[in-house]
Amino acid sequence: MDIERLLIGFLGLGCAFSSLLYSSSAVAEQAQERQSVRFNARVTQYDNFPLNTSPGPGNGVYDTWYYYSYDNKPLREEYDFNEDGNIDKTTEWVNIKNVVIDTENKNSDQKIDRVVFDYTPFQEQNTSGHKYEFRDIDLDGIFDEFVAFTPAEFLPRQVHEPVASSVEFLVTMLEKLNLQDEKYFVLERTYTKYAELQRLRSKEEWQVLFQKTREYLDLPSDQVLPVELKFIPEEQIQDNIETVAKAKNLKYLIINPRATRNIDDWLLAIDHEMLHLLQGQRRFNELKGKEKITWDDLVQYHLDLINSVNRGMMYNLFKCPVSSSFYNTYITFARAQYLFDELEAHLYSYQRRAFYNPIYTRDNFTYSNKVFIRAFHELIQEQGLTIPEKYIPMISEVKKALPILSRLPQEQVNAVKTMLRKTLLQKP
Ligand SMILES: [Ca+2]
Ligand SMILES: [Ca+2]
Ligand SMILES: [Ca+2]
Ligand SMILES: [Zn+2]
Repeated sequence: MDIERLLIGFLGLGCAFSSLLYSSSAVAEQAQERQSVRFNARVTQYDNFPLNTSPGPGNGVYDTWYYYSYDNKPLREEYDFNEDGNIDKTTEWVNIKNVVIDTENKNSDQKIDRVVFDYTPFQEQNTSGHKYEFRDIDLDGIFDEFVAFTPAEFLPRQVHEPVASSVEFLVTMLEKLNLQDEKYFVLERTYTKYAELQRLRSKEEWQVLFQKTREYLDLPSDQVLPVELKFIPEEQIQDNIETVAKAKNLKYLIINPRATRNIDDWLLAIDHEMLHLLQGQRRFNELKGKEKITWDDLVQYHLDLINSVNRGMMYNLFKCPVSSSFYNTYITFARAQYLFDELEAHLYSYQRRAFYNPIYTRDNFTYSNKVFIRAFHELIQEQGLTIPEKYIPMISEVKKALPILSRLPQEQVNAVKTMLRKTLLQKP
């Protein structure tokens, strides 16, 4: 074990502790929550470096970022030790593939020179586990050394491969190095949760499938964001053959049991629609301020309106926790930000495909999704909408993808735009 890892282990403890104390003013300067570019995560940034400063580590520049799911499970750590803006070390929990992937860049050239695939944290009984490490010793962008750590032995090999960090790369390398048992181990770990979801899907065990899907995609559980699963009414199925799922009224996820049997499409649809529900809750938290209301209060108020439930004048005057002005502000914001919400959902649900697909897809975007992203982006520009602050990171990611998106045929983009304009006009 090298010193650096040990050090990071210590820092990790320190960070977890200070994140508990985050709201107290003593550590507020060192840790700060900021908007995450990962929609399913919260991120807290820390000032941990340089180490030997007084009164305590840090120089006022953030250098460490911890991402947590809304259920407080760790998702990712990023470190910029020398504060040059390039991340020097990352740790990512890829829950659906049962692996933690560490990357390290020792010379700040934006190229990874050490990758570790660690299966230990996900092994149920066994404490001694499987780990695979690639090293680029001379930092030329080519891996030179490989070591497989297995419960029984330690298998060092010389390699000569361009740097990569995907599970697909690991599988290819184990095959090339003729480490068949290790390859099967990795494949088994990669596919096991995916296969479980596939099995639940074919058995039509929708509730369990949905719960497991949320868990494996690191989406919030019912404790954080209550979601009720409903089936699309039989008479509407014909008009919605392609629809897998649809978020509705801040609380429901309507699913179409006749839609695809492909678990990939299921994951994509759930990820996308859950993001819409998360956007609703995120908006509530932004607008809430000092109001003493909860997310459940707002959802109830909304559902009462939709279902014309009247709880009586006394309730409305004295007991209803939600004021109509708060509700109206909420709805106004939701409508005004509709295009941004949709663009964000398309961008992130597709960007995440590489994360949950068992085999890494080089081109994360599907064709129709590229068309949608460009159509939404063009509509936002044509309408001259001011970009709300929280969407700025998302828009800049869309801009990065524009070279790929610009190759699409304009007629198709225009067709989608025409359709979207109609939808927008329909909104009351
Ligand atoms: Ca610092
Ligand atoms: Ca750096
Ligand atoms: Ca090398
Ligand atoms: Zn959507």
